[in-house]
Formats: sequence, C-alpha cells, structure tokens
Amino acid sequence: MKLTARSVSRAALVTALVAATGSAVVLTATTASAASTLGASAAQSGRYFGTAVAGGRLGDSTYVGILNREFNMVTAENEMKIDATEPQQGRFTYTNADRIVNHARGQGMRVRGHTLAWHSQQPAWMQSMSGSALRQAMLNHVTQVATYYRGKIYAWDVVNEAFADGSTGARRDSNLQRTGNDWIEAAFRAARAADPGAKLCYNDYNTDDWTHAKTQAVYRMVQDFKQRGVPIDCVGLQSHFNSQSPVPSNYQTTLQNFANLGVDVQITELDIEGSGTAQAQNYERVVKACLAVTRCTGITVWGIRDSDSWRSYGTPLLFDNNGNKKAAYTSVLNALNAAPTTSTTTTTTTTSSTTTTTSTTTTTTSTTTTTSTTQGPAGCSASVSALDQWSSGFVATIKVTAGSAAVNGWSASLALPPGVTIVNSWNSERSGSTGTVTFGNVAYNGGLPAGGSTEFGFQANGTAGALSLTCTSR
Ligand code: G2I
Repeated sequence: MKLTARSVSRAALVTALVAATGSAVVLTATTASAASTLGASAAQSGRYFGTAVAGGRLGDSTYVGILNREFNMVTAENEMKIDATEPQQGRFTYTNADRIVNHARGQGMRVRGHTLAWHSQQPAWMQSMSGSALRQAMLNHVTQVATYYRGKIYAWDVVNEAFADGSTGARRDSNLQRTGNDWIEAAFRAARAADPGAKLCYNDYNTDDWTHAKTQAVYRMVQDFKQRGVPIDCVGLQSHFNSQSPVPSNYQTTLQNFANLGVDVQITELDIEGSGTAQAQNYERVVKACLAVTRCTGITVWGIRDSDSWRSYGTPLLFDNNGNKKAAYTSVLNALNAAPTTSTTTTTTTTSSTTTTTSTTTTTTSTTTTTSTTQGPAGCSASVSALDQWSSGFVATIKVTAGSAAVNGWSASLALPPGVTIVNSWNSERSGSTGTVTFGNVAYNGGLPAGGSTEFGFQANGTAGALSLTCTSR
C-alpha cells in the first residue's frame, strides 16, 4: 500500500515538473521526494528498514511509538533463540516470541527469524548433547520452530555465527560443528522443508571486510552451497562496528561479492559505537554501500534507543536514551531518501513479494495416503507425513519408524509418478531422481531404537499424486 501511495505522488510530481519545464528531468524528480521515516524511505527503493525488538520493552510507550512509526521489519532480539523456544527438550514455548511477531504483523511489519541453529544461547539440555543425538535434536528444533512460524517469517537466520574469528578461515568449534561438517547444510534443508516460503540466510559478524579470512570462508561456503543446490537465499552481515572494528573501506565490495553469488544480502544487526558527526558519517557509509548493491535488500539496526542496546555504553544506535533522533538518524534518513527510486528496483520488489505471497498462500499442507511395507529382520515402516504442493513442485517429508526391535540402518524405496523429478533431498543418501528412488540412512540417523523414528525429505518438480513407499531395515 505504501509503495502504491508513493508511486502515485511521485507520478504527480513528475507530471508537474514536466509541465513546468517542458523537458523530462525525471530522475531528479524521483530522487528529490523525501519520506519522513526510515521504513518509508527505505521502501522507496524496494528495501526495508528494521530493528531488533526486546519483548520486555513492548509496554514502553516511547519505545513502541518509535517502533511503529519508523520501522517495517522486526527481529526478536532474544525471544526466538533456542533457549527461549525449546527450554526443555521437546517442549516448545512461543509466548514471548509470539508477542513480538503478533505486534509486528499487526503493524504491517515483516519479521526476521533469529535464529534456528547457533552454538550460543543453547538451553542446558542441548549444551550437554553431542553426536547423532544432538544432530537429530538440532534438526528437530529447526523443523518444529520453522513449521510453527511457517508463512509468517520473511527470512530466517537459519545458522548463526558458525565460523571462527581470526586468520584460519575455519569453522568455529562447537558441539554442533562436532556433529559433522554438514550440520549447516542439514539445517538449511530442514528449514526449507519446514517453511518453503521463507528466505533462508546464513548470518555472522566480522564478515564485513572482504580481505578477512572469516569473510572469505563464509563466501566459499555460500558458493559451495549454491553450486551443490543446498537451499540458501541470503547472507546476513551483522555489522557491529566500533573503533576496534570500524566500517571497512571495502564494505560495499563485500556486499557486492556475496550478492554476485546469487543470494540476497542484508545488514542484520547494525550498530556503530560513537557520537555526533563521526558516527553519523559511518552510518551514512553503511547505508550508501547497501543502496549501491541491488541485492542488498534491507538494513536492521540492533535496537532503537542507545539505552536499549546490548552495548549501551557505546551509544551505538539512532535514537538517544530519551527517544530523540540523533545526527546518525538524520544521516541515515537522508541517505535512504537520496536513493534513486528506479523502476528496475520496484520491479524487483514486486517480483520477490509476489513469489513470497504465492508460496505462502497457495502452499497446501496435506497428508498423503501411503503404502508402507515392513521388511528385514527388525522391521521398519515409512510414511509421508507432510506434503507441500505448489504449482510446479512439492516438498515431502518421509518418516521412517523402527518396528518392535532396534534397527542399524534402513532404506526407503519410493515409486514416483511419471513426470516427477527430485531436485534436492536432505538427511539421507539418495540414488536416482525419477522412477523408483531409494533413500538410505546417513551416519547419524541409521540407528533407531525399537519404535524410534527419524525424518528425511526431498523437493521435486511436478505433482506428487499418490506416493508409495517400501521400507527395508538392517
Ligand atoms: O551480542 C550481540 C548480538 C550478536 N549477534 C547475535 C545476536 O543474537 C546477539 O544479540 C545479543 C542480544 O542483543 C543480547 O541481549 O545476544 C546476547 C546473548 O548472546 C543477548 O544477551 C543476553 C544476555 O546474555 C542474557 O544474560 C540476558 O538474559 O540478553 C538476555 C536478555 O536480556
């Protein structure tokens, strides 16, 4: 609605100018129009401007007043983290997260989900887990939370901060990393299966300087994921800056290089310590860098007032403790308003929002009727437990359940209807993509106790129709 209103007033402005001067100085007219809030000014170039929100502050009228006025994207600062949503294993609590999501959606704001898999802020039960049990628990967490919020999340930070700082370019050591190097792609695949309409992002800090080993390592991972068809749509650069970690001179290069891999880029947790003109200039540089990269689709600051910040001592945000606009606010607003409101950008926005709408509103969830056969000494059964069909494809999740005895490995054969081709699968070893396709267990999900189950999934082109399965166990 805001976009429509803007283009109407812009058209009127252009017409007036053309009539007055007799020549079409259209670009000047389109860039001269100024919106008066961060969200509206970002929307002029098809972008969003968001903030982290702390649920505990939603009763503060100054805070909520600024939130509702200025922002059109929201990230829960802590309420969607693993310790908040699954405090005890298998017990999911969404009350605090829902307050934020409902507030945002009630105001017409979009929501960034933060975060599904992270070494930090794990609940105690997860901290003490390892190996295949942890891998399964992590995938279950991703599946449950992304399914609960399906259709409500613009983008998920599927995996957060998985790379080490320093010069090694290595993965960060963590209990999740020790479950196997493929834990990140497994998380992305589970998230795609659970919410095919959400953009799936990798999010990290100290990935702003193009020359840093950590930036290069994340870049290579995203490049590898794109080459192998691992579902990833975006990279989040947290962008926490201070005098030890200033805005790098090559920041725009970094944004552009990630975007060139075929992913969107977002600035996800921006804050810049400082004050006055110097701080305002740094904010301006960051905003201009994003605006110069077509696929830099939005900016989120990590809090509203300085006093709301996780590092309030550095006064790193756009509003002072009393909620007054700082110089940094004005420089951000002016930079956003100076962005060309080109028709190309508008088209991009329309396309992506159409895609999102299509996949969230036309996706249907149903349970298919399946044939499951028990074979092998211990026995197992397999069933399609969820199926999401859209116009040209579908995602299915298959559950393998051990019979009355434990199994040490399994395979499930699936007869696909003619015209159906699997394009992607996860949490299993697959042979074939058409006709009869066999999925075997991978290292971490082959062993099942009596009656125990595991899930894997795939994405296919075509129409699912009736799917028939055969399960074989060892
Ligand atoms: O550390 C800044 C951010 C770095 N990137 C990931 C973000 O998720 C992270 O956010 C911060 C929150 O802003 C803090 O609010 O994450 C911290 C934890 O890693 C959050 O701090 C926690 C404290 O550690 C807890 O003691 C406290 O109970 O905030 C909790 C709620 O106030």
